[in-house]
Amino acid sequence: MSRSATRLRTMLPSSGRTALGATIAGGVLTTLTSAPEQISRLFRRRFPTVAVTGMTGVGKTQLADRLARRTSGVGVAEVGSAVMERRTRRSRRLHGFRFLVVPGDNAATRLSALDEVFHDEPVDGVIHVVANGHATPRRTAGTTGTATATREEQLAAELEDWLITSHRIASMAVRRDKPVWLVIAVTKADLYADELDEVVRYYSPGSGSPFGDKVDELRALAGGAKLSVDVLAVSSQGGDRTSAISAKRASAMVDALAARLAQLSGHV
Ligand SMILES: Nc1nc2c(ncn2[C@@H]2O[C@H](COP(=O)(O)OP(=O)(O)O)[C@@H](O)[C@H]2O)c(=O)[nH]1
Ligand SMILES: [Mg+2]
Repeated sequence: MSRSATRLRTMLPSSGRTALGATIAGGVLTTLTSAPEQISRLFRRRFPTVAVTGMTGVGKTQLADRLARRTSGVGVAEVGSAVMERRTRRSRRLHGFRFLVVPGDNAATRLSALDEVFHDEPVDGVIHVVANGHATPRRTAGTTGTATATREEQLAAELEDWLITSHRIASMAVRRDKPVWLVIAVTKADLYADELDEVVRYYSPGSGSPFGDKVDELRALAGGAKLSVDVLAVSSQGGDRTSAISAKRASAMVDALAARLAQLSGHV
């Protein structure tokens, strides 16, 4: 990073507009215009940044695409991306979001992506995606094991993945002055539409479930005032002949999630 960028960041605390106005009024305009790249970055940053985490195949990319109102293109929707995907939700009056989808697999790129979103340029909030054990396996060879065993394994894998991510969230939260928000998005609701309440409870703090206990631990580590936790069911798909959820209901769930993000970011 260039020196001017570092200086800009020092001069412009994330607290926003007033600081920016004051800086420009203070005659540092030359510094600013000499660094157009940093400027555009600065303004882009006014969209809150949101890390989208979760294990491979859980539905991160599709959910981020839905939130960004983007159609998941054929070919683009390859399960298990090794690179960080970036999506932007644009809304009126700068009420948009920038989503950073952390790869769920591939050790090297995953670790550096986690560093980026939780340490180097800490995000404003986190959507952690889970799927009630319905993550799509990376290779769909599906040779061994009964369906139940596979789901149990997938639930165990979700829990393991959550442990890694939740530690990152905890250390980001304790370093921070401003509170961090976390939304646990329980996606693929179309696959277990009849059990939504039960499943949401499984992922919720205070539920006494294996996952819930780990969410409680995160809250204890981060400090209650530093971290808000929401658990919301969502579906990126719906409306197919075989689907248990209509296209309209899936959209409503995605909209409800977006509305909650806006609330958490102080947009409304
Ligand atoms: N039934 C259902 N399938 C989904 C949903 N979201 C994603 N998928 C499927 O799950 C697979 C993995 O999704 P993707 O977004 O690529 O997961 P990622 O690896 O976490 O980015 C893909 O085959 C998607 O079509 C959903 O809400 N419902
Ligand atoms: Mg993906």
